[in-house]
Amino acid sequence: MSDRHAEAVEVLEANRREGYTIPSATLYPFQWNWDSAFVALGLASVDPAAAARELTTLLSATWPDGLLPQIVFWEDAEGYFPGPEEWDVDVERAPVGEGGPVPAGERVRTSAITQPPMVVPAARRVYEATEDESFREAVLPPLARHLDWWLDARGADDLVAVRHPWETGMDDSPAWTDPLAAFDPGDVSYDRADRKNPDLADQRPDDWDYDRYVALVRQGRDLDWDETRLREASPFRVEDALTNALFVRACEDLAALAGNSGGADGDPDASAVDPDRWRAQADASRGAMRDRLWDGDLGTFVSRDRVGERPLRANSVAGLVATYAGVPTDAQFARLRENVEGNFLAYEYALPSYVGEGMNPDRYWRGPVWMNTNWLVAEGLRRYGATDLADRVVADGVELVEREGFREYFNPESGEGRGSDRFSWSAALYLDWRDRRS
Ligand code: 9WN
Repeated sequence: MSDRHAEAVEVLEANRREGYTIPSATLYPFQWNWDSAFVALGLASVDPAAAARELTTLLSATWPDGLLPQIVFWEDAEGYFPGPEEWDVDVERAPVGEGGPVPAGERVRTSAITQPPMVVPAARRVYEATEDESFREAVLPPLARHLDWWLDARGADDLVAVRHPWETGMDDSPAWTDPLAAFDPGDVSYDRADRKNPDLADQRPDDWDYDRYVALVRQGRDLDWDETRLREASPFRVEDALTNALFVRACEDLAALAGNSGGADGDPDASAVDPDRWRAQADASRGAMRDRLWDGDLGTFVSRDRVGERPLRANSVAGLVATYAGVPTDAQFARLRENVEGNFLAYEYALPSYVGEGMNPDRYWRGPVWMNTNWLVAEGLRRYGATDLADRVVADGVELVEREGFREYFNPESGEGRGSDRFSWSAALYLDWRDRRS
């Protein structure tokens, strides 16, 4: 197996556009929210200026109310559905960071949902790598506004909810089947772009799921993306275990970033972010996850359906990400560790995205291994001192990439690469693993 360090850098450069990186030239030709966060994490040690720019470009598309879009359509590109026409919304680019694809003040089209707030941990890492005060001051206000938005638009008793499976980043997780089955998508017609490549047809989500994804988008558009109305009207409202874990971690990292305040000559806006408030929010949300999302039988955190008022009991990698935010108590961690060892590490390659009934090693988020969840869970296991397990998760990730290339996901039994190739976060997180291990 060969070291692919130089190739990873080359993939990220090839996927780089003006101030941001697309996830994949063949499947995802725009800027994606949490993909950019993972790309910035990987670039932090190799090209810190590009890492900082990745995040400022993303944050400059924050909506006035604080929503940070899942997709920013900076430039026109073919081959992705749903594209900008389907969402039918745009935002004025804010003056965050320099340069970039369109000048501040001009309008850019975006999607109208978000993704887990990985942007905050990424910003903290980039600041720690660069100690660049102007970066810190530029990003603190939009990051704080974004976390406030989660609480205002999506919060209830310290947990936050998503209103589309795409917001979770784990789009077709088996956990969403019940809440999606609870509503009728009606007669939706559309033309999928992702299944045109026959190799991918059986790996991507089914039409059954897509009908519901599209129906949710059309409902949001009909309601002018009004969060107040969607809070009541959306048939899909879920307290996702992974999103809540990253929200807790984001609160913790925002507090750390604000705590590094520039002192007397620090920017007043930046120092207005109160670290104590965000530390307290992290504690409160951590407590809410322990109380309301823990499933002792499965030994993991599970999502909760706000509409049906029921737990969505799936043993998916999403639940393990709680470790990255220090959520499990010691007793919960002991149980979670048993689950990891007995189920997730029972496969040839860690970590399958799902291990319960109906697991499919080749289909998207229903079984394959993804590098971003390996990265998050490895960091989380280290936080709990489980270095043996963390090392296995990282070693498997590195091995898969070195053997198969920067694929989007991998079969946990055979290790074969799946989905698109030259996928940005697989390259970026590989760089982070290589650089920190050497
Ligand atoms: C919808 C870009 C994104 C990732 C998601 C992954 C996939 C999109 C899609 O690709 O989702 O957002 O069309 O399948 O599930 O995590 O951010 O890489």
